[in-house]
Amino acid sequence: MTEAITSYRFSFGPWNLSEGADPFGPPVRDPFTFLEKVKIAKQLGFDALQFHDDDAVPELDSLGPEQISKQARATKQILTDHGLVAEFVAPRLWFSPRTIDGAYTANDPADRAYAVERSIKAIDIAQELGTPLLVLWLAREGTYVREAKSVPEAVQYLVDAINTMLEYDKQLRILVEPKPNEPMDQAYIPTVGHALALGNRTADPSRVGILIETAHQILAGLDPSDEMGFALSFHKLWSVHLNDQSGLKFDEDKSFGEVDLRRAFNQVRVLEENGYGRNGEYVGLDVKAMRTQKKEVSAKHLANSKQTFLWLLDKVRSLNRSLQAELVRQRDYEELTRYITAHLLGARY
Ligand code: XUL
Ligand code: MN
Repeated sequence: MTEAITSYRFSFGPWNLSEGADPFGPPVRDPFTFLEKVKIAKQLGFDALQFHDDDAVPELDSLGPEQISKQARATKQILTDHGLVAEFVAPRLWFSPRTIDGAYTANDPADRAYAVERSIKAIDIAQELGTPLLVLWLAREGTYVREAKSVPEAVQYLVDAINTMLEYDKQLRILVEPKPNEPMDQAYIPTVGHALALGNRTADPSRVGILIETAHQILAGLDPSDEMGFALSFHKLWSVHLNDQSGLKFDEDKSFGEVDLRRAFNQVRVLEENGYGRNGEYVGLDVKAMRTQKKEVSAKHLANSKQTFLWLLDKVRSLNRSLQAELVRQRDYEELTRYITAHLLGARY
């Protein structure tokens, strides 16, 4: 066990305060302005915001370099004025007509070039916001039809794109956020193992790490805490998107711990037992308010997820470690699981 951090720092992204639109229906709440979102973050005790490049600089594709840095500086000023910082920037590579067939792995070389140029702009924005971290959620890098693309070629395109970014900014660190499907049928980088292997193929593996989202692991049929433990053992867990997910369906982004408290407990446990946060890593939340929430109560999912993390942290810290060790020594795992259940329920044991 590595020594745990005394207090965790929390983050979320502006997209986590949303208007409730889904593929079947329009928005149901008026939007918050960016300034209102910043105020909510501060009020709820968050320390940092996460950004897509165009969360920080709207309409990015239509702006020149000077306009981009001016807008990025204005966004940074709002953060500073409210005592917040930027955790990371992620290029939004899934909205443009030029990313319909993928971004770095599109079949058209002009589309691939657009994806790299857009990523370079995202790096410029990250520099203005004062963060060395770039997150790559490889949304459209995958296939709908096996015969349309070549996997080895696609992997090489991804390596080349990451190398260009690493070369462009020598301080940059890239976090790959794996997800097995949605919007793609099959993603090229579906799991933490794939992301680690991809990082190892780049020019500087020491600057490529992982962001793990709970729901993405569940969609891959994996246990989120085991995946976090795996990345931690390689010193590659540089951020997390805690949330929850009810089975194998679309990415639900439910509040942390809402579906499976014990699964959530084990994520907090693995982070705490392995010193997560000691190198400045944030506890990031990627959670969505229910569509039924009215605007004035549409930030509760963030407050609740953070509260659940802290409640579970108490449970991790108050575990009877000698009892746990003794039950492990006796190989009495039935008793161990009964003890954990009792502990989580606050039952007399
Ligand atoms: C998509 C997802 C994104 C990334 C940021 O499923 O999780 O919000 O976290 O681009
Ligand atoms: Mn995410």
